[in-house]
Amino acid sequence: HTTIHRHDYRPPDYTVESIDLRFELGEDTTLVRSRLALRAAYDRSGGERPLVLDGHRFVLRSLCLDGTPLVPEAFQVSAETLVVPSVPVSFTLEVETELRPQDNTFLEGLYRSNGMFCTQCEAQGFRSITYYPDRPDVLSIFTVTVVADRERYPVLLSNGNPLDRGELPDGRHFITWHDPFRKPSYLFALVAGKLACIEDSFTTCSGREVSLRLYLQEANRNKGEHALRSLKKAMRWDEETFGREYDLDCYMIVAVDDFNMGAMENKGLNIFNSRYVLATPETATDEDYQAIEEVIGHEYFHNWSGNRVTCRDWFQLSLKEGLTIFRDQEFSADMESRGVKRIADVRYLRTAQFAEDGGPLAHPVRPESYMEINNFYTATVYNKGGELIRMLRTLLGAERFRKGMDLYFERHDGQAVTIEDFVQAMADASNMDLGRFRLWYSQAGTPLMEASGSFEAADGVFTLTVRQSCPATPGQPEKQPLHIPLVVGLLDRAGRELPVTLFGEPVPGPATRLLEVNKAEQTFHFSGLDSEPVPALLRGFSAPVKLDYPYRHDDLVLLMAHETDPFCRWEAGQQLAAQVILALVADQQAGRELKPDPAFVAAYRAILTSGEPDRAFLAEALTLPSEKYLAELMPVIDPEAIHIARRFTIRALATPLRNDFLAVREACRSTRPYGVDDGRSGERRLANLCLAYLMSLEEQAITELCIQQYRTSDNMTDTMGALGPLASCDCPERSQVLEDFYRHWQGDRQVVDKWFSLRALSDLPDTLDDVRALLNHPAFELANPNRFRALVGAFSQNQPHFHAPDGAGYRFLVDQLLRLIPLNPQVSARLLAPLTTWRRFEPGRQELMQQELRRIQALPNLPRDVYEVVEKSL
Ligand code: BAL
Ligand code: ZN
Repeated sequence: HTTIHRHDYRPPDYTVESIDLRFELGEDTTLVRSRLALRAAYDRSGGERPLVLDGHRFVLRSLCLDGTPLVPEAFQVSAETLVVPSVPVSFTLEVETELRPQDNTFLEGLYRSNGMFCTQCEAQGFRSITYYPDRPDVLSIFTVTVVADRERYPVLLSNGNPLDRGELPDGRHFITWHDPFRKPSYLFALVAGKLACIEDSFTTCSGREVSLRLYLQEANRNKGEHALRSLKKAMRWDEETFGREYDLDCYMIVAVDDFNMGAMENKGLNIFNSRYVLATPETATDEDYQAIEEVIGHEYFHNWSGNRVTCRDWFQLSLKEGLTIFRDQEFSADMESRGVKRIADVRYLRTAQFAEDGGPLAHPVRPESYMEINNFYTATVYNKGGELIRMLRTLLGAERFRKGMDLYFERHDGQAVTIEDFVQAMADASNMDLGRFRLWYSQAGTPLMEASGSFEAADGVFTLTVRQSCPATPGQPEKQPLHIPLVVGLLDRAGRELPVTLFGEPVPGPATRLLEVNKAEQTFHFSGLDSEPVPALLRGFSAPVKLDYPYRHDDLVLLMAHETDPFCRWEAGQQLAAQVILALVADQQAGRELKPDPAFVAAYRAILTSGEPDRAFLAEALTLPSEKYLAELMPVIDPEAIHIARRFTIRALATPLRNDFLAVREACRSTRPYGVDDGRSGERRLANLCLAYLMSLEEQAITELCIQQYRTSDNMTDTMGALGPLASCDCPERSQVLEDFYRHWQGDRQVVDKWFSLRALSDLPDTLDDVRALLNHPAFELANPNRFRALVGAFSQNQPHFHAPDGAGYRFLVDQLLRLIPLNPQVSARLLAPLTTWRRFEPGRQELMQQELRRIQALPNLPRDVYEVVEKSL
């Protein structure tokens, strides 16, 4: 397997002016005829260059150049390419290939799912359909004819607008689609099937009427409304926020059950993992509803950030993904509660992305090299990439940022460009020097900011000293200081916000202040202070860094009660909780008795009973740091001790606060029926959190309350709120309720996935045995990525069980991956991630985890996806 380097980029030798595709979809074989209008794009005076096209996993049936069949001596076929050594400057190439989509378990290229045909071409799936320069900087005009049996496949879709349709002999029919926008092959899509369609329309800001169509299985017809509503919201929001208008006459979304990723932004024809489309109150939780809105938004926003302006090469992936993640985060923030959304995004970044940055697969937002690009659809490229866009907005200010966005779209519409082009547009629109900022794209690792404060009472000056550093990552031993926006505020001891005035300024400063940190060490002096302030640092999580400030316990309590920025307020509670739990971890490791911390209980009682009106925020504030986040904070991870200490803490809070939890839960529950967008999701979340705390008490009365909630719930949020704790409850009712749930929902894929995950995430001691048994459950499907993730993937997130000291959890994961690798290397490689962090554990686990990685390494013909992850992590 070869490594591809960013610096080796060369523009394509041949461009494709247009491509005409004809698909004859069959039950046995599928024929694809492609007609390419090609043109040499290099200077031929220096000699002729061969035409090299990408292609694999199909049978080549015929090849014609300018209408004449090519003799075998005129071309060479290798495992991955077709080479024609000598071609004219401008010519047509006709390629006929034969595929078997029904055998395609990789779910890349053209494949079948649930009786329908569909495609996934990003990043390099198109090359398993036909020979093509399968790279994002080759943009072409696509005209696509789909031919299939009319009865079985009444719906035939591709990108753009329908051009022609008709009947054919033998009960077949065809539709021809034409996409007027030049696009790279990774945005090509095709769908054929017997699908229901729900329709709506949207009038754009310039008054154009767009037909919106959502295609799904007939049985799911009632589950698409929320997705369509979300789409309309996203379309309006992008017009209002970024001035971006939709450009085709129709926008289609198709829900597919077998899908490697979340969804795909193919031009005008998004294909979605059905979990990000289908929802009814009975089957989807509030969280699912939000996720659907977010992913629908994300794929829609790609129409500009990704499709109209695309990537020059795959090293630029964050150009579209970081930017689009930022856009979907902002969209969700505007639709929901901004503070709570920010907290959720930070929570994800700090567990998934920070772990990536600290492990053997750490890479910059713009990677320098890869073996398999599918391995780079990572939290770093996506979420850290999104944070870089957010920092740019913070540094430029909203107005100049918008000017930069406008300039970027205007300058590069229709082009395949680089991250550097984006940053340059930002620099040009703002006249800012972004030289040092660019390092964020090339340097991997999570920067550490160590801050300290000192107060000079005599002159009323508070001095904040900030030191930045960044640990070495693979291939990058030394790091340079970054340009970091540090947004700060100051609070007095009564919790009032103070003006942040820099020393020497004639008038009091604003309550929130942007400090630009761009050296290894910097000092800021704030004046005009009567007493020592408590600094609120990194407001809004203004940079993706770890911030260390020696807060005292009472500083954190003060920030928890009074800080105005939701992130900082939440973070104060998280830090307090982390201090307490990590102290318990140390006690546990030393064999000391675990004891509750009264000051901590008091702090939690204060927020629980504060009457905070933002119930979703309150739920966030009362949620203890996750086991994974706590693990991030330990030099050597002890999953068992973390689990015990965290559970102890939950119970240590629930015991004295029992009646408060009951009262808050009661106050949050409503007798009104559930409504999507009823504004009560925060209440439900808080009530269910209270229930989870209460269930830790293992009291019969509480268990009954929980079962009653399960029995009477009219929505999946409250059903799961009851089932989650029950799945970890060693009570006789548990198995009964879980069985009842399965019996009731066995016909619904999304809900059955939830059922598998509930069991895989259980705390109970026999969880691994249960999960093993579930592999033989009739509903378990190895080749369905959602199902595999729901059971095996969820189990690998069960910290104490996955990390069982005897290695049984690791062995189980690898046993299952050994079965999945031949079927779906892409999903397999992703699910390996939990083993790659072996260096973070004690020697015993290190050895067991490596052993399992070596078991995979020893496989013959390891697919590139898996090979890269294993090689880099061992
Ligand atoms: N482009 C792959 C799926 C997504 O990020 O939208
Ligand atoms: Zn995306």
